[in-house]
Amino acid sequence: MLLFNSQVSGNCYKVRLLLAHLGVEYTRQEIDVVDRSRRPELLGELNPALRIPTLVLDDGRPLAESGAILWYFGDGTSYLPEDRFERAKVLQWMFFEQYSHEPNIAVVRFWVAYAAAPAPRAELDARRKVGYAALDAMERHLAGREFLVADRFTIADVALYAYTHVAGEGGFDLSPYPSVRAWLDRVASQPGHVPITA
Ligand SMILES: N[C@@H](CCC(=O)N[C@@H](CS)C(=O)NCC(=O)O)C(=O)O
Repeated sequence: MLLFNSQVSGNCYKVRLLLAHLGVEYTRQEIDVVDRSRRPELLGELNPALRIPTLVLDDGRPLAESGAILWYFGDGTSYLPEDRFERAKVLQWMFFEQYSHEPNIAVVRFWVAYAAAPAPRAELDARRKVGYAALDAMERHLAGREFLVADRFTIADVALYAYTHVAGEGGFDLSPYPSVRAWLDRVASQPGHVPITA
């Protein structure tokens, strides 16, 4: 199995983290997140969006979108509940991650820490504001809870951990979010956890 990967990408880290928990072996091909000129050549046949993570299964079938990859590998394991309602709750948080969290927290982090040119100030401030609203929502939900769904560690936690734990790189201050910080520590202390650098 081959993962088109960027080590700094939280979307790719979600996949690496779940595969580490599952003990699934794979190889990686590193893709630049700043210089995108080779993407049509490398990913054109595999992912029409030309984005990473893109995975090629052992039988040659390609699969992209971090959430789809988490679902594919999580299904049938302890990381994705069997109960219909709990599965829908996992999706609730994964859709939240893709619509309310990643486009703001990950994009601000990219602009601040990795992009070749600075983003317009107004755009940065607007995304940071909405990013904080996403953290507010997580804080409300995690107060008094161990994990996002079903009182256990699931792919919803994997999906949201990826960019929350590096939000500081984008200038987000997590000190007003004690429940989020406790949850980050809980996720990082799961057996089999690997850091984003691994
Ligand atoms: N919704 C996608 C987002 C993937 C994504 O935006 N990947 C970034 C790297 S983190 C990328 O390839 N960006 C290149 C581009 O947008 O052209 C997912 O969750 O996998």
